[in-house]
Amino acid sequence: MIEQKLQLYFIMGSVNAGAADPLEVLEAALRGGVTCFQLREKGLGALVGDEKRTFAEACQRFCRQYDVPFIVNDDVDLAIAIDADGVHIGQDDETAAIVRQRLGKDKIVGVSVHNEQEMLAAIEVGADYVGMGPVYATSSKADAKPVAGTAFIQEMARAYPTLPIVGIGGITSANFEPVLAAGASGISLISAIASAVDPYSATRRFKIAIDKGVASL
Ligand code: 3NM
Repeated sequence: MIEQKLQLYFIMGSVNAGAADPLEVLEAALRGGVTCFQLREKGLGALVGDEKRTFAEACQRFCRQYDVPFIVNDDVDLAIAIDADGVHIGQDDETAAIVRQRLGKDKIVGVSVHNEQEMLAAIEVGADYVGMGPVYATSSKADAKPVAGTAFIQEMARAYPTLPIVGIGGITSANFEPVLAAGASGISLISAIASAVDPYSATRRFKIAIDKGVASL
């Protein structure tokens, strides 16, 4: 169930849409077929306070319209305040155990992991999925770790097949297939959709290719 929702996982903050209206980009991505959305409101010029909440609520309304989970990056208070579907955290954010406790068992908790110890900790606290990256070089995250390729995904997918993995970082329509072939349940993307000239068409291309790939498994 959660695996299907992770297949085409779009991540965006208001600063990722460039000159475009971020809500229009989100709507295009939802129309195009993204299966999950994470609001990651970070970086220079990111919204804070009431503006962030208002933007989050607007994103959430669109996601509900398309029956797509709405996940908040990092900000557990905001997620609880607006009844988001889940939270994604990194290793430096509130620990996953506390997040799970605060959100309750029915919400989605995603955790970024970079080694086996973090993977085991994520399993222990009942994470719903883990994010692994950067698979390829990315300019969307200032403090990204060194490029990891798909080897770690493959190793962890084999060793711990019950915890779904999403790959992240530098993923495009030209390079996503090895990520899924390594055992990831899905791909997460910022720029391949948010910076696309036509976010709807970019999303459709991913969607069609993924559906074809899944059908041929
Ligand atoms: N996390 P793009 S890489 C948000 O490695 C994020 O954990 C990463 O953006 C990690 O699809 C990344 O534009 C940025 O490369 C992904």
